[in-house]
Amino acid sequence: MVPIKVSLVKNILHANERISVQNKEFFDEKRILVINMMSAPGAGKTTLIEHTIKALDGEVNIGVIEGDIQSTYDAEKIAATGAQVVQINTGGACHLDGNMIRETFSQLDFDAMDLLIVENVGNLVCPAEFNVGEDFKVMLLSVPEGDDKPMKYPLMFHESSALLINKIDLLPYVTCSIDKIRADSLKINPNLKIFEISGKTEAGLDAWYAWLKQKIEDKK
Ligand SMILES: Nc1nc2c(ncn2[C@@H]2O[C@H](COP(=O)(O)OP(=O)(O)O)[C@@H](O)[C@H]2O)c(=O)[nH]1
Ligand SMILES: [Mg+2]
Ligand SMILES: [Zn+2]
Repeated sequence: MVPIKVSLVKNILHANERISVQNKEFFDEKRILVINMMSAPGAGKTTLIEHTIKALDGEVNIGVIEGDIQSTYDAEKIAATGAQVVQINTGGACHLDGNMIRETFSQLDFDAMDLLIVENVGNLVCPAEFNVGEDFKVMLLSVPEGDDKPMKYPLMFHESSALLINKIDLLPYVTCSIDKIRADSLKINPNLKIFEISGKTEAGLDAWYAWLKQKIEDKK
């Protein structure tokens, strides 16, 4: 007898894709640029989002969806900036999916929104496999994580449109070659836009803001 093979992972991805396409249509209709921000835990996503909200205040209306396995710490930090925010607790799941994003539709006011930033669960692996309805995936890699990460976790580098190399203020204290990160990332994804930034000193952030503003403009 020929065994029947059930491809569970494939089915899950297909189901997610259907919902994510619907989410994308919803955001396109409202002309909201959606960024899916991914990284390992602690690379600096929330800090970067806080800076971005403050820097673009008065120019760009930003909403945030915070994804975490548990807790509302990040959402509280974002709420303190005055931006609209919803916390998704995945209750164990290590990535966000399209359905979770759809659940927030009744809780956010999208009418005045120009940019929606989705902070994914901290994880360098499966968030890259699940679209949520975004225009772009962007990822952070902080220099203490080491310069071998592009070759160890290539999918996220492959799927991202922009790579923010964060915590460059720590370069004097860690063994990490920015040149190697750049070279290996571009081997995986020649179109990757790379920024070198620090969420502590705010070095390099102007280039990130300019990139983001251009993408928002393009979506209008
Ligand atoms: N030295 C340094 N620390 C940073 C930088 N960006 C963020 N951090 C710190 O790194 C920790 C994790 O940052 P967070 O934004 O919460 O990371 P997330 O888990 O990716 O959201 C916090 O203690 C931040 O203050 C940076 O550029 N340089
Ligand atoms: Mg965070
Ligand atoms: Zn996962």
